[in-house]
Amino acid sequence: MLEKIQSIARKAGEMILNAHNAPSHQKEGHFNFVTDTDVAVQEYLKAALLALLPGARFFAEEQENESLTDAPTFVVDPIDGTINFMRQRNASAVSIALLEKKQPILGVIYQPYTDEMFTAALGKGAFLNGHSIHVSSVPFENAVVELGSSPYDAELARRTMEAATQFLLQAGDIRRSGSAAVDLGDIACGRGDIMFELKLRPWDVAAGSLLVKEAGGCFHSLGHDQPYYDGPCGIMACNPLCEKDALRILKEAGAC
Ligand code: LIP
Repeated sequence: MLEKIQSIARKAGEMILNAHNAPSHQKEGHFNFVTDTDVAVQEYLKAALLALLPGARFFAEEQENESLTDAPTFVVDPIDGTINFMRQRNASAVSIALLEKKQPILGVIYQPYTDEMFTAALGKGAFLNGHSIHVSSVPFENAVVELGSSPYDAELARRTMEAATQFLLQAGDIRRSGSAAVDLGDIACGRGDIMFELKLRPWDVAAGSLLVKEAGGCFHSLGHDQPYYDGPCGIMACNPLCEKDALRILKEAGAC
C-alpha cells in the first residue's frame, strides 16, 4: 500500500511541476487561495487513492468534509504551500495520510521541487527516499525553529509573533517556509528542531505528524491530549530535547 501511495504522490508531483500560471481564486479568510491545479491534483488523488482502497473515506482541503469516523480515511492536501506554488517559490508538497480510528497509520509527503519522498508507517519508522531518518539531537538553545504564521487568521498574529520573538531570543534562529508539510519533513529528518503554527487543518499535518513521531520526535495538537485531526488546531513538533522549553514558550505566549 505505501509503495502504491508513493507512486500516486509522485504523479501528483508531476502535475504540479507541469502546471504553469494556474488561475487562482480567493477562499475564506485573509490571504487564503486555491488554484485550478490544487483542484485538479485533488481530483486525481481522490480517484487514485479510492481505487487503491475501495470503501475508504476521503477528507481533503478543497472540498466540504464530514467529521472523521473510525473508518479508514485518506486525509489529503493536494498542494501544501499553495501560495509558494502560485509565486514559483518551489517549496510545496503533496501530503497524503491514511487514518484508522482517527489516527494516522500511513503518511507520505512528496516534495516535487527537490524530488524528496518522505514516508512513514505506524511502528515501522520514517524514511526519506528510502533511507531511514531521525529527528535531530540539537539542544533547545541551538534550535532552528520553523514557524507558520496562519495568515488567514489575524487573531493569531500577535501570539505567533510573541512566540517567535521568544524562540529567537531563547533558542537559535527562526525560519518560515510557507508549507507545514515541508516543515514537518524538516523536523523528521533533522533539518530543523522545532516547528509550530497556531492554526492548521488536518490535511496540513496528518502525514507529517506520523513522520515526526516515527522519526523519534514529539508532536502536539495544541489544546488536545492526543493528536487531533477532526478540525483546525495549533501544532508543535520537535525533537525530544526541545519539547519542554518549546511548550513553555508557546504557553507563555498564550498559544496553548
Ligand atoms: C499552508 C500551510 C502553512 C500555512 C499556510 C497554509 P496550504 O497550507 O502549510 O503552514 O502557514 O497559511 O495554510 O493552504 O498552502 O495547503
